Formats: sequence, structure tokens, C-alpha cells
Amino acid sequence: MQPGPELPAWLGFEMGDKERFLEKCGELAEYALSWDSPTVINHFDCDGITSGSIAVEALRRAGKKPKVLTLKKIDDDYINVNLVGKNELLFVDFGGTCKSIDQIKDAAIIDHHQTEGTKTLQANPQLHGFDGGREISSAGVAHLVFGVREDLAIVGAVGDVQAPLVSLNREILHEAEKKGTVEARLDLKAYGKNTRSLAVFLTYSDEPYLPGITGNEEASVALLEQAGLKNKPFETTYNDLPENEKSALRAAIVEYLSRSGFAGVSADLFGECYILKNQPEKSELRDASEFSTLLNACGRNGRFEVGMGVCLGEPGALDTAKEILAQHKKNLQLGIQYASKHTTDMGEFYLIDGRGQISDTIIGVVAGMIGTYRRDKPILALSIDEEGKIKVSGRAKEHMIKEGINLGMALKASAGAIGGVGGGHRQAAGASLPIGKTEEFLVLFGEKLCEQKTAQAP
Ligand SMILES: [Mn+2]
Repeated sequence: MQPGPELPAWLGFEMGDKERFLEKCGELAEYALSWDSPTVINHFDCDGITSGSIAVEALRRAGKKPKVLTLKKIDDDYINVNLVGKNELLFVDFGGTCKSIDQIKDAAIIDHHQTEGTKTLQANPQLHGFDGGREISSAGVAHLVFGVREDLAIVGAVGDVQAPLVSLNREILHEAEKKGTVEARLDLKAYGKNTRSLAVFLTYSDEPYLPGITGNEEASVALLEQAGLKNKPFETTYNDLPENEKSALRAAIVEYLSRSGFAGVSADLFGECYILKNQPEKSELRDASEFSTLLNACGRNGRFEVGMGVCLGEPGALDTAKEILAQHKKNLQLGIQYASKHTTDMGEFYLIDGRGQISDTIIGVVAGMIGTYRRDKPILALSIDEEGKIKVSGRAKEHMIKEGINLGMALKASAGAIGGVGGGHRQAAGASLPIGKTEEFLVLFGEKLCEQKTAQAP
């Protein structure tokens, strides 16, 4: 047989060097498990809470009593002031870009964001040719490091908007399916399939946001009637329905959307859903997406310990988390109502100016929701953070990334040019701006997007 042509070097790089990456993961596990009194320092979002929980559970299983410090963000200033001089620190879901960690005596980093590398031991797929935005989350990396809680690895990836799972995420899923802890199924993605009555399920559907249905109970009930489910709106959950009624409801939603000119939304209606079979039936924790929503609500409301308590199965944590989520959903509903009326077409992108109206803790989620029906351009949303700076959240769709859009890079460049900071993933990124430079920033950002598309154009 003829030998095949030699693979070009870039192809090997594109596919990622899994062996080297796994080696790093193993090295990190050995190192962290050798510490006497470790502290896990993790990011506050769903992926940060799940990856932090995986580390805590693994360290506890090894007989340690890890301390936990959960933070909204980390930077060199914070580390220099608060952490240099301490030791045995495990940074999770951030830290990969912080050079000051190199000054800490015993430290290691689990991250998946774009990084130039650190002297400190770092398990990061980006350093081995994988895209941390799509192929694996920090929870996945933490799972590869410590070998426990594949269910949380899936929840973290879903929370970081990496579903449908591909590449390293998919390998973790297959492992979980073999163990019988997780099952993948194509279904409606909306929240509350196990826990909400049909009417509430539709009225409060925010991911995807259903124009004309979300926030409108009468319209939701009318839609259920059209689907032949008129006796059931307030008693039955989606998962209580027999298969034929489920499919009648799905068809009615699709038909409604195309009739009202939102056919594009249907693409976000269905997707691969991940059922966590080790979690109780009829509970939010049974569905990876609902689990992630619950954790995001805890994180965004500053109740990190509740989120981690849910992951680690601590008594009472789930009930508290549900209360936090109920309030959070109410805030989102108000945020999205405001945003849908205050979205401006800026040419290269849509701008939601939520300054003074939408909290910085939910602005990114709101941007994502508006993106479910404004699908042709990236969404950029503004809010004001605790320190009075302008917080920017950007969201883009897969087809824009194929056109060359990289929001992380665009925000890094345009915010950096006016004395702010920005970065993140291609499809989801953020920035923080000094006061008084917003107009200038918006112009630079639009130009950057234009450049990215031009550079990619054939
Ligand atoms: Mn993450």
C-alpha cells in the first residue's frame, strides 16, 4: 500500500495534542494532591463552580480539607495584594493570563481561556492546540485532572455554552454514557421540562426566548390549546406527556414561530440535552442545562457556597438554590423586556445599552437571549459594574465565527486601545471600560469586526 501524504503541520496542531495535554493533567493532579492544606480559588460562574467542586471533591477524597475562595474576576493587582505570600493555591477557570501567579510558591492553574502560558504548572487545552471555547470547559479539564464527577464536567461545559458537545467534551460524555451516569437525547432545550407546568414552562422560556410567548401567559395557554393540550396547562410537566403529545407541542411551537416571522428561532429550540441519571428524577439537577441555570443563578447573586453545596450534595443547598433562581428569573424577565425595546443596529453589531437599567450580573445572559432572535450580527451589551466602570458583554453565533469573528480578540483590541481590558472566547467575551470613552470604543469595536471578516473573506 502507498504511504499517505504527510499531514501538514497545522493540521496536527488544529487537532490538538491530546497526549501532551493529558500528561499535563496528570502532572497537575499529582502535584495538587501532594499539598497539605490546599485552597481552591475558582471563578463564580457555572463552569467555575463545577470545576471548583470537582477539585474540592477530589481533594476531600484524598483526605484533605480544602479551603475555597470564589471570585467574580481575578487579575494581577488582586493577586499581588491578596495572594502573593500564600501557598498551595489551585486556580480554577481563570488565572491562565495572570503572570503574578508565577510568584506564588506552590500554585497550579486549571483553565481553558486563551493564554500565552505561565511558568506555573497549567493544565489548559489552549496550550495544546484545542479551542477552550468549544472543545472543553474548565470542568472538563478538572475532570481529566482528577478523574471524578463526569456529570459535573458535562454541566460545566453546558454552562459555558459548549453544547452540543464535541471533541474532548464528547469523549467525556461517552465515558459517562458507558458508566451510565449521563444520557444524551435530542429534545426541547427550554428550562423546566421536569419541574414546571406546561403553561409556566412556555411563559418563562427565556433560553430560547420565544417572541410573543415568553412573558405572555395567555399566548402560552393559547399555543397549548392549538397543540391539543387544552386540559393540561397548569397540571402537567413536559416530561409527563406521552411522546405523541410532546411532538404535537414541539410542532405547534415551530409553526407559531414561522407564522410570526421568527422561523430562525427554531434553530435554538431543539438541541442535545444531557440527562444526569445519578441525580433525582423530577429535580432540576436531572438535566445538565437546568443544573447549569441553577448554578449560574447562585453565582450571579453572590451565593457561591450554595452552588458548590448543590454540586457536592450538601443538605438544604438545593432548596436555597431554587429560591435564588426564582428571584433571578424575575430579574431576567425584566432585563429582557427592557433590552428588547432598547436594541440599536450599529451596522456591524447590535447594541443593547443597559446602563443603569440592567444589572451587570445578568447583562451577558440578556445579550445571549436577544441573540436567540437577532441572529444576523453579534450582540454587544453595556451595563455598569460595582466599581462604576462600564461592563461590556458580547455574544456571537457559530456562523459568525465561521466568517472570522473573534469577539475575545476584538474586545481585547478595542477596549485596550482606550485604556480598558477585554478578552474571552470567540463567541462569548467581555470587557471593562473606563468612564467617558464608550463612543470611541464602539467605533473601534465595529472596525475590528469589519477587519476580522475581511481577513477571513476568500
Ligand atoms: Mn469556563
